[in-house]
Amino acid sequence: MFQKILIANRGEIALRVLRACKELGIQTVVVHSTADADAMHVRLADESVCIGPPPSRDSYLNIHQIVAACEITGADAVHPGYGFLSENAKFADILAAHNITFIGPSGDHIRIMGDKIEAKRTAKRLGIPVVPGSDGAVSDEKEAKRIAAEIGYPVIIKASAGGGGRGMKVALTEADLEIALQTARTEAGAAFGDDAVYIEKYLQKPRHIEVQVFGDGFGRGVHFGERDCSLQRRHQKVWEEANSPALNAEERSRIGGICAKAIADLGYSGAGTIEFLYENGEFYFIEMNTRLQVEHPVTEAITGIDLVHEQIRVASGGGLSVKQEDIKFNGHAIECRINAEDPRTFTPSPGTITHFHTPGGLGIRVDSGVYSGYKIPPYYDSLIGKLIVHGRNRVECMMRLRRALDEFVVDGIKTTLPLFRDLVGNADIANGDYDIHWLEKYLAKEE
Ligand code: MV4
Repeated sequence: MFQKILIANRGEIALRVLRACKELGIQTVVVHSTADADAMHVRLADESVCIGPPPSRDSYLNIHQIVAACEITGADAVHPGYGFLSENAKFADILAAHNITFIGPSGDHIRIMGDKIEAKRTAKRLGIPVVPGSDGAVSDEKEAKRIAAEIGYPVIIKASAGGGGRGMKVALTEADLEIALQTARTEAGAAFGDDAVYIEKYLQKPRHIEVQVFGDGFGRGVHFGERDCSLQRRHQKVWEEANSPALNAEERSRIGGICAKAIADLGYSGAGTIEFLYENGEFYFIEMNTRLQVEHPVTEAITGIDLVHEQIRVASGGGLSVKQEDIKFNGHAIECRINAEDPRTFTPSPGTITHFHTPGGLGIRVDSGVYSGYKIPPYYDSLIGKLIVHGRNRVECMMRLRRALDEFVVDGIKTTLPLFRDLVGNADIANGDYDIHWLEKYLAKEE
């Protein structure tokens, strides 16, 4: 097991990882920018190193500073959290070259999944169902037209270097295809320095369902069920739940089994998320994330397993603490992302939190790095906390969530709490009847 882990992140996830390290008796080092000297993760860590000025590229993304912080503190592993360097293959490789363990998959696995064409090809080869479309990059308009005619319109053009919704263009008919292809390619080249694009059948009303997987580093793979993350705005998830209201136990076990086997065959190590669009009872792979995700606590709530403990165990060579048959799904969990933003326009609202009071009681978890008197710096993303609620079933979970939202107090700044108070009272949400476009339509109506 590791002696000392350096946490290369900030905010609630730095605290989340820190808690897991403490429970495992591992010493902690955090790095921080000058803007984060007063942050909770800095106060609670055993050691801290200031690695640079506020902009992320000079601090949380500064590989050399982070490696230097490992060297001076004697950290033997790095947990990258999510965002920042968590899916940076070069960072994983550089740490390996310094004999420091990256708590995550190999640089090669990160690289494969970062290239969306290569990721899809790999998924398909491993027996994961994918969206019908081009087999790799499309070279010209003629080829695009031929494939689109084959799979049928509408189609979507995606950038291979994109992901998370960046660099996508929809073509409803053949008349739109030339423009869509040109724009997607030009934008991809400008944004990513790689103009490779691919084409897929455009699914019109899918849900976003993702499967949590783990590889143990010894060729075994398991799944921890799925999360439904369909409630999004501009590709930012807002509300996540486990299980998905749309799946039954048989579908869960079927898609989970496919994913677990794929992870085993890939020889993958650590936590991963296989993302699907789900429509008319079918799953279609879109991307794989090679990190711990923001919404991992809903999976922890229904399985009772600490996923950060598992990441640390696997990275240290100790394997997983559970076999597939030990992973049981218990009840229902919902996560609300509390952002320092206007609840209607989502404009960031940094500033001082004058009062912060979190709800408590059975089935309530709040993951947050803020406190009364904390000043939110304007440099980073606006997530200030997550409310995760667990119940024996979805109805109980929703009752408890409504109560918890009533108790939650964040004064001094705007937050997305009022949006969640509206959503818990909505009939479609109560029925679990929503797709990836539901929230944007709802917000457009409310204006
Ligand atoms: C799609 C799609 C429809 N059909 N692919 C957006 C983010 C990126 N991960 C993939 N995305 C989509 N890919 C096909 N073939 C619709 C989306 C999409 C979406 C997906 C998940 C959650 C929210 C979304 C919002 C708009 C579009």
